[in-house]
Amino acid sequence: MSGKNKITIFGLGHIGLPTASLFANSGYHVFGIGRDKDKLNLISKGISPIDEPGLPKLVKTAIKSGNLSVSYDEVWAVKNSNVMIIVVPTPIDETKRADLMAVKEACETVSQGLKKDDLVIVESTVPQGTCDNIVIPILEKSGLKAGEDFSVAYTPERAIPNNTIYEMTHNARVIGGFDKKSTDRAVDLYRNITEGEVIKVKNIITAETVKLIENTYRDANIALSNEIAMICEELDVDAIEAIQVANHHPRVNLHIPGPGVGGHCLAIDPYFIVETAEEKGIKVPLISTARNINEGMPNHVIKIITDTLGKVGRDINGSDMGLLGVAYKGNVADARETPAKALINILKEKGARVYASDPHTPKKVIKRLGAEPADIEKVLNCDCVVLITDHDEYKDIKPEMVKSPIFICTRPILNPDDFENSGIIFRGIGR
Ligand code: SAJ
Repeated sequence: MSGKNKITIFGLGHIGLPTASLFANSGYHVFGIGRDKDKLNLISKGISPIDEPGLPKLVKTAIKSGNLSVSYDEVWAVKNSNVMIIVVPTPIDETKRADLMAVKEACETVSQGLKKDDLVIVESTVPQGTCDNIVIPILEKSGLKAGEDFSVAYTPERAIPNNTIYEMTHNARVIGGFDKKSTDRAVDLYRNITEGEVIKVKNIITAETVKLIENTYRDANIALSNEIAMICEELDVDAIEAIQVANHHPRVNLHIPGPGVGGHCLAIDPYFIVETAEEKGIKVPLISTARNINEGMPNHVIKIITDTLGKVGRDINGSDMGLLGVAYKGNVADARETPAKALINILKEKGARVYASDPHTPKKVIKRLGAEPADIEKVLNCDCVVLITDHDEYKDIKPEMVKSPIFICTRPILNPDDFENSGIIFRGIGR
């Protein structure tokens, strides 16, 4: 194989597609592998199926240059590459344990085409020890030995949705290899797509750990703020004001309370640590409790709704509820693990009609979540409005636009003072 490495990337999702496009645009030939035929079709035409700033242009350029191509023959792609990157989803199952099926399948495929001197990189978020205990044994079914015959490294992606391209090319990248050669090869590779610092860690499991503890820190921090918010509500203290002022302390960085923690990362990754701890017979009550607090926030929102409706002599049963936003966070379309889902379910169980509007999330996703897609005017006309997602579009909502007697703002993007004397009951989380 002459010239630059050829790369096969397993997974063309929120992280895989930008990664594939960045490598392709820096001169590598990249074969992209995915499961969703419709999305692959779009990608092969140069169209990004993912709504992420800057990504459509990257994909278009990569496909047009001929450097990125979608491959349907996975083993062929591996045989014709010398670097394989695995960046497939790792969800949790009903028992909150890691579902590593996609990682295992990708490794099985790689093992069928693996050659001497290849480099295999895992980017998917995985429980600690997965690469050593699961990935490498599957790769070695090829008859080749890790370290001796091929290299293996783990490097987690740490870019945030809605700023993925910038963060992918500027954030520090953490790399842990099976041995020094593996680490160095992975470092050399990623230096082609990032201007950020590349940090080598001792080994693969350290890199796996770094990824999990970052998201677990954030989840636990938000849980702490949510708990503070709930006590502040009882005391009539504005938790948002208190938290913002506390954050002026040079060593305090509390996150913002909200209706629950969604997305494919914070709501999942802490469970990977819980699972490993259970296997080792260790208790991690803080991490588990943080998850419970955050998963319980939709119920807390229901309590606020019930109390407030009670003040105007109504009940959830028989009321029209209008939801602003279903995405898991502001300015993204993604509704995976969104707290809106639990909220919609509970409201419907309690006999409400639920209307939802979202400027980013497609109507079919709103329907799938169980709400009736509606325009913003309809939502603001319901018996009770609940703002769930902090989309920028909602920052301009003025009391005159709200025809409902109740506005519950679960994100601190509107000022309660603006609603004073409006005749609208304004409630928020922690205020
Ligand atoms: N949230 C709050 N309060 C906050 C911050 C967030 O309630 O103060 C909620 C959000 O509304 C959302 C959830 O938490 O529902 C997660 O949002 P997020 O913006 O914290 O994070 P993600 O899931 O979009 O991305 C995270 C990032 N991790 C960290 O910041 C440590 C990102 O850098 C990772 O790459 C990503 O997880 C991932 O892929 O793991």
